[in-house]
Amino acid sequence: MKKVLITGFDPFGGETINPAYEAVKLLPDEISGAKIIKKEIPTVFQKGPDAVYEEIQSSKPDYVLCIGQAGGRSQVTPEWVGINFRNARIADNEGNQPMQTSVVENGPEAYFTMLPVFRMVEKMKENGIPASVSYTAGTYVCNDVMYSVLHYCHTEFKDVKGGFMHVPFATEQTVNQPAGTPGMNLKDIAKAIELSVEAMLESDTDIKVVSGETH
Ligand code: PCA
Repeated sequence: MKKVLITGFDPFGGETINPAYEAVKLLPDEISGAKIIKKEIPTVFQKGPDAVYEEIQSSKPDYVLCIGQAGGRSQVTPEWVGINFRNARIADNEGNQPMQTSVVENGPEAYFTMLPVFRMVEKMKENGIPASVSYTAGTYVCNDVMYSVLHYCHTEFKDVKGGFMHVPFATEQTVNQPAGTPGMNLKDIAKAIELSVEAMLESDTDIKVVSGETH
């Protein structure tokens, strides 16, 4: 039986929930015949990646999909690239606020996702979930986790395929935000994750679709 590790962050930046882990909690324990391992990780530089590392070591998954909140985005966005750069506009949950430093000293400048992100996006869209591939996971703890997990998968856990996906605010988080702030129902976010896992279990080979950005 294949195993998929799915992580979600704890709340940060003054929020009381993080839609990432809230949605992960709603997932079934099995998707397309694969066992789903759910794990909450801290929104803390280095400790977030360390928590994923330890879970990969103990549960030996075939795939790792880390989920994070991207407040302000209106779509579910699998990430294309993790960069070797930390730059925090706000402190993390333990008060760390790195300015323009590396994730991994002397590591490669970037890693691309190992997941079929275009296949994942198409599957979500076919099922009514707004989704697109994103070409930046930012410079905060989510990028820290994405870059680090891909680094582990390329260096130590070579049989594991890793990737990252950002999700919008849960609808209830937008109640006191300025009008027009996008939100998504937690059930839809969970469905989006489930569809993404189905898509990546269908094939490791990605599909070619007309997409990309003009900016
Ligand atoms: N989102 C933040 C960190 C934790 C989370 O859920 C980010 O995008 O970096």
